[in-house]
Amino acid sequence: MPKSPKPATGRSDSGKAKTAAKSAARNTDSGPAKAGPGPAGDLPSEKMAQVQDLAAALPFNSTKPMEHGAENGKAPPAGQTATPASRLPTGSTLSEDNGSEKTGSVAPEGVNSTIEPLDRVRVDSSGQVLTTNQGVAIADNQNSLKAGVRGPVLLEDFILREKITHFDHERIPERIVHARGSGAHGFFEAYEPLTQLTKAAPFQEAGKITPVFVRFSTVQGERGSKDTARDVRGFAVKFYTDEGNWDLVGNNMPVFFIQDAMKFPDLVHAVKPEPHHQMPQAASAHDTFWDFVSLMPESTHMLMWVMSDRAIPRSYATMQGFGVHSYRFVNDAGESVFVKFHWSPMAGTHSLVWDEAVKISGADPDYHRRDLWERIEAGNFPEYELAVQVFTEEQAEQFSFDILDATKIIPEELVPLRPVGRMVLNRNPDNFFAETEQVAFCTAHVVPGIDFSNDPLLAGRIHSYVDTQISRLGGPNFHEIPINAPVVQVHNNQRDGMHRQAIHRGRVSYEPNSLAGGCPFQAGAQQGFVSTALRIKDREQDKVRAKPEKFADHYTQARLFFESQSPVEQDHIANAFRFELSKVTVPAIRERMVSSLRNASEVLAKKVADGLGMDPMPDPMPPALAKPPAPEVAKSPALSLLFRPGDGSIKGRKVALLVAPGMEGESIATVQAALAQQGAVGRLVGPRIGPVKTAAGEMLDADASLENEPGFLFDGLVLPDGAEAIAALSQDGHTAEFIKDQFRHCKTILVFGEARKLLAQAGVPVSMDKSQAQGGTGLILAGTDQAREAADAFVQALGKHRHFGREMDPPLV
Ligand code: HDE
Repeated sequence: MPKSPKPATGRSDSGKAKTAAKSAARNTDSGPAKAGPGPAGDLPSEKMAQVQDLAAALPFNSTKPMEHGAENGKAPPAGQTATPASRLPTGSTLSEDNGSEKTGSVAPEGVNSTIEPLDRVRVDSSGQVLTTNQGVAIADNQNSLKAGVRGPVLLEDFILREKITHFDHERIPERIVHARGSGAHGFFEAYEPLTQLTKAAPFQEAGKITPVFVRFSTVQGERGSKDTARDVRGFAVKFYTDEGNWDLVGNNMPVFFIQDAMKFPDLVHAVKPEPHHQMPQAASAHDTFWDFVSLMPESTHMLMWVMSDRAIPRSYATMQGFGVHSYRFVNDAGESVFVKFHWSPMAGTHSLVWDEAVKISGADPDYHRRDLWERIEAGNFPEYELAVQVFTEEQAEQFSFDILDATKIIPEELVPLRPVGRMVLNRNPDNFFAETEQVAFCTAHVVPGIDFSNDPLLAGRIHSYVDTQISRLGGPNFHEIPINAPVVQVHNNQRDGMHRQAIHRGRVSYEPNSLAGGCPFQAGAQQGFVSTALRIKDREQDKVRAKPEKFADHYTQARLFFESQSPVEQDHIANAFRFELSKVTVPAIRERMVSSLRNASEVLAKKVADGLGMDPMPDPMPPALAKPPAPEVAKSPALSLLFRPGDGSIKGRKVALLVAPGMEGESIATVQAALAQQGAVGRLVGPRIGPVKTAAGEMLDADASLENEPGFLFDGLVLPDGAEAIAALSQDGHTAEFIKDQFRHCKTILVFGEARKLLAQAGVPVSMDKSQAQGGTGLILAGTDQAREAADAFVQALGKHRHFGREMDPPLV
């Protein structure tokens, strides 16, 4: 530490004055009436003199007048500061440079060390002995301390008690919504500077890299619930920018159920397991949800999305993400435009089918978590493009809908998407709890260049997220948990609270101050966050609890969504409504929902009513707005999942190659190699795991079994030739189920030689007219001598994801 300089003031140097200065400087509870006689050649009196000089350098609060008036409000000044003569006057203590292995040295000047890279908290125990939390080596981790080998356990066993007590407190409250989630680290890379639009740090230069942490989640279920529930998926991104953290807390659907935060607790109470018996878990198919939404017609648009296949994504890597609300971009000149954020997966948008999702939830509740983890471990990094829809206030006023209404999209055909960068998820967390569970996203976390709109749902969220972290993470210092700390310096006068990590140097924790030379000082408009100065147009209005008129159009965009879907997607939406409403026990609720759906689409309502045995249909529900304005766009192809098929790559896909003794091995090996080359995983699945001898006497090793990895867990299937193997597989009832599921879920199936007998046994038709007409069945029959061509055809068909031409309702097999 820089020692204080020798006394340099022109104050009195007499012996008496020196003694007085020395003794005055040794008190912490009173001081002289005037500036003391000056330093007396020792540190306490030097510090006292420098404190006096520092405080005197700020004789009044020079920025006070600038706290007033609208103009100053838009451009606040930087705070006033004074530079101390040395580090002496701002320190907490004169003893700070008595360092040790524990204290280290003095706080480096102007640095908050708690923001150092996560390495500072990573722990690796290689070659280390077990210790208690106090670092005491544990000699015996097998036995508690007893009075004699058969005697009672002693209270004195502090090792046992520490271990059990910590264990007892391992759980923290789970998130009230989005409890079930999975996370990954990665980076965002900007394509081009967006300086004209925004001063937000990630968008300032082409190629600029910003670290991110992303957490995907379901909404309804508890922390241990299944991944493949029909549900909205959270898509929350924390950007660790060089101007602080920006959290873009979005979903995989661009709209929401409600328009005002006031209704959020009602919505969540309605969808969660019913309070009397806590059923059903992670499912909206029950009375209270449909009771609520059928009385809230503004939810119709969102219902279309959650009844569509968007609600059962194949993978987190194959779903879109949306910021939902209109936000603002703000540039250096303080000019702002509206912006909506869209993430689109490079691998294309692909979903499951409902029967498959239900079965997966039993066999592998961690299906999405596992997929994300495995993709990253295998180097198939999930990648998304970020695009923005940018529009002005004037444009917004012309739209037939209100851009503050979170139940509305802005069709891409009306405001095109502008790609601005890409995000790559390339690192799995080291520890689920420390990172994925403790990460705290907050819509209130914005940086200069990003600002809010007046969306009333967003306003509620700005409050809610910080508030929820306080109870979930045990206090107001959750920002210091390593995963939440920004990569930039944090300096303010907040102190104390549960689990405080930072050790602040000095005695000043207020502003303005002179005793720390004014530091930390307010940044001012140049560097700091300034809320966009917006004209409050409605200020002549009364204070009200009401919605803008355009919010009352509840059906136009629900219709837009439904009518923009492919026939298969429309069928799936109708089937999902049928399924969910069939689970409702009160007919009046079902009828109410169908009466509401009639306002969105008669075709859909009729299909749903038919599926529910509802004849005649109830009358359409009286709409809140009789004559909504004509929409700008009547069909938006971009709303179909088929609009973003991706690049046809099969990276990260899983294929089952069935194996059994006596099989023809070469053809299977050829397909397995072709899959590996494309970044897909071909797994050998046998009647049991373990060695399998091929007809040629080669040994293969099945690493999965028909029992432990059922057919619906795979994206495709290959059946081997070989009479003995086919006989063995046909003896196992799992094989037929395996094939049936693959067929029913429209997956790609490659059948070598005589294995077509297994198809017949499973009741699978080899050719289907409907399917041929829609581009093929995805069923490839080949001789083992054509293995190479068959493998190519298989890889290509797998890239199409599914072959819906095969789908029947009800299913044929
Ligand atoms: Fe959330 N939401 N939400 N939400 N939300 C939470 O915050 C809330 C809404 C979203 O992976 C909670 O940390 C209110 C819309 C995601 O950790 C809580 C309202 C959208 C996540 C909360 C909404 C979201 C949350 C629970 C209506 C899409 C998980 C735990 C006004 C744009 C983030 C937590 C993660 C989590 C409140 C509506 C997305 C309680 C009050 C709309 C992705 O604060």
